[in-house]
Amino acid sequence: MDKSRKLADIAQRLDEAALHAEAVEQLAEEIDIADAYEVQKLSMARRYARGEKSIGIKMGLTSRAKMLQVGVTDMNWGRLTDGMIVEDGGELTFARYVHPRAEPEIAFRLRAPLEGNVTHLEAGAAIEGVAAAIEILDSRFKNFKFRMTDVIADNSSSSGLIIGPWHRPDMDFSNLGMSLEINARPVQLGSSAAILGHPIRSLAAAARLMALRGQRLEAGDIVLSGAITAAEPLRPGMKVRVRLERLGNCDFSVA
Ligand code: OOG
Ligand code: MG
Repeated sequence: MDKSRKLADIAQRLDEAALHAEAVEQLAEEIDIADAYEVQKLSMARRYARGEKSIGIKMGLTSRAKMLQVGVTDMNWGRLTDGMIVEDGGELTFARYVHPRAEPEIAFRLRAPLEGNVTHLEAGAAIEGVAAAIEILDSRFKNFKFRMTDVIADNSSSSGLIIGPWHRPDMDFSNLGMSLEINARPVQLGSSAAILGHPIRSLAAAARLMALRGQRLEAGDIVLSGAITAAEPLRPGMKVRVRLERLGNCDFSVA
């Protein structure tokens, strides 16, 4: 089988796994990082063709806690669409996922494009809004097990996001206290400093890593920073809330 056919095949397999909430085996194919991003692009193109719109990207593996949880130690990124948005205070339908997890993040909204090697000052200047956020992960691989190339091909496990009220970025968000609560009980505590020492580094890394694949961030794009702590598995009936110092709360429940 030629390579482009092989990558399109994997993309279809992963897209259908997400669409039908049915886990698949880890990739048996040996592919490199560039191929894995190509699979991600092809698989997400299938979603755009069904009417979903791009809203930005999510960063993955930007904290030590996350690297330890999934055993992958290099940053990666995935694409976010409007179909992934769960309203703040809203409900997530458990049956639409394989084995969903929730994790605490920070969201940025951009006022200007950001491309390539940017300084932290340039990254900061491109931010229009900052907010507390929750990412919903749902690996399409059985047992949530993957290698770096698998998870990139699988859109970095991305499957949902909840964003709290937007704030102007005129504050120091380098070390904000955070708690993740399930049914009003704190289950994870941390600080925004867990994200590469300062969440802005994640935004700069996003621009840099995307440029390697010929992509850039656009004005209006949302960027998820990567999680502050490990993710928590979801069960029906749970109410999940993230509280971030100065940025406030966001929450959802699992139906
Ligand atoms: C991979 C995605 C990692 C993060 O915030 O670090 C990620 C996974 O854990 O399934 O989204
Ligand atoms: Mg995440």
